[in-house]
Amino acid sequence: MISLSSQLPCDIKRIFQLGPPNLITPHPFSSGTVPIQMAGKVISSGIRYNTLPESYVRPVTDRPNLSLVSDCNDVPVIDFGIDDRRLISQQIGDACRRFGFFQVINHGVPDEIVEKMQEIGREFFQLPVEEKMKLYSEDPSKTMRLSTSFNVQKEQVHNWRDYLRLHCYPLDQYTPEWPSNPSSFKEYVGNYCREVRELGMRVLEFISESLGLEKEVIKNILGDQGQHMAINHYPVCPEPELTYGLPGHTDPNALTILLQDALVSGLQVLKDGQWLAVRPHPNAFVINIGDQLEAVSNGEYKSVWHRAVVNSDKPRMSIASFLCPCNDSIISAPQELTEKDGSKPVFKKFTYAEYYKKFWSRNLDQKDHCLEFFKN
Ligand SMILES: O=C(O)CCC(=O)C(=O)O
Repeated sequence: MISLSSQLPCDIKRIFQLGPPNLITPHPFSSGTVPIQMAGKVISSGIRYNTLPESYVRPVTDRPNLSLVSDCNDVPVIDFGIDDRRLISQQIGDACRRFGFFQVINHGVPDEIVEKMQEIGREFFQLPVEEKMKLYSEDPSKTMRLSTSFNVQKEQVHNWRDYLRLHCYPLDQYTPEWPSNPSSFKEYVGNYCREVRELGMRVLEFISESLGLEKEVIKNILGDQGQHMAINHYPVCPEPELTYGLPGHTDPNALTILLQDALVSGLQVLKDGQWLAVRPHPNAFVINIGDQLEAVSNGEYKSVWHRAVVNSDKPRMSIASFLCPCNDSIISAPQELTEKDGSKPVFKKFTYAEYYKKFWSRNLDQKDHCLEFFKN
């Protein structure tokens, strides 16, 4: 039974107090026995909202303006199946300069592994809320946690997202702490992580070559890279115009490999001051440049601003894999780039650990960019 308490989070109070009785209905996936204080922490909780709780409502000046967003029709789609390294790295270079992201097809990750990853991600979010809440934490330093929004301890307005965040490298170290429900979780997610890491390493080699460097140079700067994953679940939202799944941000890591929901759109990127929708492309991954590659490329490649919007029809899932420099690797652009055409180092040298700490001490939607703190 859902038990009401005087300690209810305020948005839940609001709908109980102000709404007609049918504003909340038990969700089919909920067994209905979790205390509402806990259930109310996540939005995949079994509570159905007919209006958007106040703590998710963005100020009028900071809303997605969905009617003004057009489709990005010229997203670069790069075919990794062709036998021409020079062409691939040239296309990647163009995409990184013009967009900061691209999609890859014929990427070598077997379809079956991708499908099983998606299936298990969905199954996880369909578990009863009390099962999921065993993994809940608001502490960003935890290496495995279910959480919600972005940084609930810091932010003023929440985001319409729950997520399961996992550290994935080395696999032997982290899989023991991963969920064992659903029972195939560790196997399916482990297989996916291995394949995606391999793809990420190939992409980094191409990026290195696209900057005129030897293929190993960027990987060597980033060191023995960590790998994290966010399985993002965006439930149906009662008022998608008023909030975000994730507000505009850049990724703090080096490279992100995003598996979009094949059927439900939601990813948007900022290009020339305009938000553009990136529709899912069959069997493709979206690859985006993160803050560390912007620094390593001496600012030549931009870490792309992107956001996730939500909708009132269907839940959406996206699976982001993040390649992150080794904590103590020194992030700095190689001389070939800092001295190219009389340029100078744009950024100070810093360790990834310093950067990551700064990133998580802030809100995701703070207007001054985290990289600004590391500029010369
Ligand atoms: O859901 C998406 O499409 C974007 C996810 C994302 O930006 C993230 O996890 O950082």
